[in-house]
Amino acid sequence: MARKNQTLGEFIIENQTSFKYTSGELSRLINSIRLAAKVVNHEVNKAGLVDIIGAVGGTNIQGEKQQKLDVYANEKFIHTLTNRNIVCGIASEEEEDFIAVNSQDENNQNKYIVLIDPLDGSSNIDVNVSVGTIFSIYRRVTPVGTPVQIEDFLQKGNKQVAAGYIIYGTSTMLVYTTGDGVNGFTLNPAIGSYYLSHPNMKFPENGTIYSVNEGNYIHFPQGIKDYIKYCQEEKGNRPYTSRYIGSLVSDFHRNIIKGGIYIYPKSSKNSNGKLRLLYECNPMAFLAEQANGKASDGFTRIMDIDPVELHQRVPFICGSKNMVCKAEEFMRATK
Ligand code: P6P
Repeated sequence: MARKNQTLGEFIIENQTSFKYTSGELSRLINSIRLAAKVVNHEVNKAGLVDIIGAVGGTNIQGEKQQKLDVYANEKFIHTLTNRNIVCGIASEEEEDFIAVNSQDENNQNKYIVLIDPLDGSSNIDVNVSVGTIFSIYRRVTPVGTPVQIEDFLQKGNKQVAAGYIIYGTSTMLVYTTGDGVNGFTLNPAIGSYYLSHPNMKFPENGTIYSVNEGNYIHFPQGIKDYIKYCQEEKGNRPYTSRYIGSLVSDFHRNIIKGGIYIYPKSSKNSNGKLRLLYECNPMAFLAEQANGKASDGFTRIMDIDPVELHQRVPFICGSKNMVCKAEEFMRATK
């Protein structure tokens, strides 16, 4: 049972038995993510003070200009997860291929894999707007004690055992689920502890905030154009309010608290949308559904999509259940 202001450590211990795979390994995994997040948070919070912001000159496999903090966050999460010998494999937005951990050790009995977007919204780093880390955790499907294979990573989102995000905002929060609801923990930087500040988070079924990059409007499918016009017309509790931060974690976090919908559709510029299925859409969809929300590509439940490659992109509509249903209505009407 979640008690407000209990620490993350107390919460994990008290709720460990409720997790069906209870072996303490997942708890240790969440703890290692918690530690890495504190280290990254320290750098994010002082990014403006040291020469760590700005591009490193390279690009990641997405072809996106890598910001120094992207590289730093990626290294920190991979280092922490590898050194604490808890997982057998890691995939990251910043790594072209997956990383097999301790694959030469036939005694490697670790059964979890982690997929991460180490610093989502990184284009906001230099302008001091909040960014986040997203993680998704699965049990491996290939034999324990053997090197992980790509099929361990290409699992449907409905097989996730845990997922969450860290938001490096006005305060730093860790929000996660292990399939038994969503709980939010706020970091007290003075003592380095996370406290349960948002127990049992739920999306309001209805909301009045829509989050989409309307600069791409002319490239959107007709159904999305029609839904945006629906949000803007004078009727009932509309027009809705448009809020788009350019950081999925931040828009999602505001919408789960206030009610709202986030949309990154396919377009004539991005035929499958921009967001990555495995380490952005699936974990956020798991959180959304655990918080009484909904997540689809406009037609199919995100967590039912069969992945075909590690960095696969999908259209993404996520948030308050009734708002997502309405957007899907417009998409079906113009299919
Ligand atoms: P655009 C950040 O790069 C990200 O993946 C999401 O966090 C964010 O919502 C989106 O892309 C912003 O993309 O094309 O609107 O700048």
